[in-house]
Amino acid sequence: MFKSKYVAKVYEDLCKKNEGEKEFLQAALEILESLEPYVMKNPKIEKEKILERFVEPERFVSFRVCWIDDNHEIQVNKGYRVQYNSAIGPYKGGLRFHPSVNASIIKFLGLEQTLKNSLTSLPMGGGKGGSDFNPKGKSDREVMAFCQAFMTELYRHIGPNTDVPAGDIGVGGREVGYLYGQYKRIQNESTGVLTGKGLTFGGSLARTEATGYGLCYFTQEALKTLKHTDFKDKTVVVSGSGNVAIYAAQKATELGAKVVAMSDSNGCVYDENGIDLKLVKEIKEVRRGRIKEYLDVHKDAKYYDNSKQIWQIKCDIALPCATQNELDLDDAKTLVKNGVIAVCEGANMPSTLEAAKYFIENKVAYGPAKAANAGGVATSGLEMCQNSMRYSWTFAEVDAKLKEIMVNIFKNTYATAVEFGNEYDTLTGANIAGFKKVCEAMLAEGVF
Ligand code: NDP
Ligand code: 2IT
Repeated sequence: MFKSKYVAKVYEDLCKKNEGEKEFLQAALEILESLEPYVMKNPKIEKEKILERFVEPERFVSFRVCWIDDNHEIQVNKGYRVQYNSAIGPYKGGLRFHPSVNASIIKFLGLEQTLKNSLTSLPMGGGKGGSDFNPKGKSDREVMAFCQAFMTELYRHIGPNTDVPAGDIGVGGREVGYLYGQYKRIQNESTGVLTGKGLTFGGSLARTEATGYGLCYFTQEALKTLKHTDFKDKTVVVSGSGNVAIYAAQKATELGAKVVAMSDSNGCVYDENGIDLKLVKEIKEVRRGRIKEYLDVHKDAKYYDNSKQIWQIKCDIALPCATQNELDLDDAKTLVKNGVIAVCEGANMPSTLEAAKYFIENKVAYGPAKAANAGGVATSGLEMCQNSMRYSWTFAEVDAKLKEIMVNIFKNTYATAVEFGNEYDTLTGANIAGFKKVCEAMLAEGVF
């Protein structure tokens, strides 16, 4: 599987040290495989043990979070923060609240984030955190109690120049507000330590929309370069119906496409007339309900009791925006058989490695997560910038910067893919382009 003995050994040692951490080892394998040609050209990487240092997080904290639910019962959850790599800037990355969260998931996300943040061209290192707390079905008071308890430990590890968390699955505006409030109370300072804040207390316009919009700006550029076309009149499926999915569907629609399907962890909805996004927003953002409720209004739409069914729907463009490993090799084969021309990832590692390779082999315009969904963290970087300046840009200003960043990420990824021999291999392109900067900074900063 590896051509370089050095890279093979790094991966083998990593497997031994992190036994059973499936998602982490999957992300590491994908990255190490695609870095190989670059590593073989640059002997300094082996000599200075850069890969060994790069795959090992600088710091990993795991902590207890105790809080009291509405029945006056004490609840105990696990909390995590990985501070993966600070070579190019303060640790930066989201917090995920989901029952599936464990060390493997946090580490895979942190490793991905390090390369993603490098690709944005902004000075941000990689970090990630979260908890196995499940916000679903909890009252606002319970969510607040949990967030306050979580921050009561996390605050000592973060800071505006140290580590800047944000949202991810299960952490949106409500949670960021509670987390920020607690940080401010403890530290007695109004530094913008989290991003994705509300607009009345330092949040950036367009941060809510940024990941989904950015994904479409990236996809648009990929369609133009690799397929000489655009979103106009294309049929699109978007998995998930959370923050990333909703704004991806919105921008794709604005750019002239018809979004025909969306999903959640219970199932998916197919509406051949085009998804009624206003209704999806009402169900998901206001009611915090299930995608199935879509059929209460649109009785002619179809509901499938299985979220994976979404990949069976014929489409030109697929935007996986739910979660890791939601799209496997069989799904990739179905999409290709049905004529898909672009698959760009809003979620983190939604395609298995086999699925991603299948897209590349079949000349699909494939947008790997760390490049295609970097618009969220890039706009978080713009929020940090506005907070430092004590200033705020208009929606149009932030959106224009976001677009420029996404176009440049595509160009950088594509140019690197071409340099390493295959214009469709954006996986290699994104990994090498992101790694180059981190690697140079690590070499320059000396051993630590
Ligand atoms: P949300 O919590 O807003 O939404 C998550 C969505 O994915 C929900 O519709 C959820 O359904 C669905 N989902 C979760 N798990 C599964 C599953 N196992 N099968 C099917 N659907 C599932 O999160 P976001 O939209 O913020 O995040 C979505 C993805 O995008 C994640 O991979 C995240 O890491 C990534 N991302 C997010 C960024 C951001 O700025 N928010 C930036 C870059 C990437 P249900 O309600 O049923 O759980
Ligand atoms: O995966 C991601 O890039 C995010 N969840 C956003 C991170 C951030 O710091 O805005």
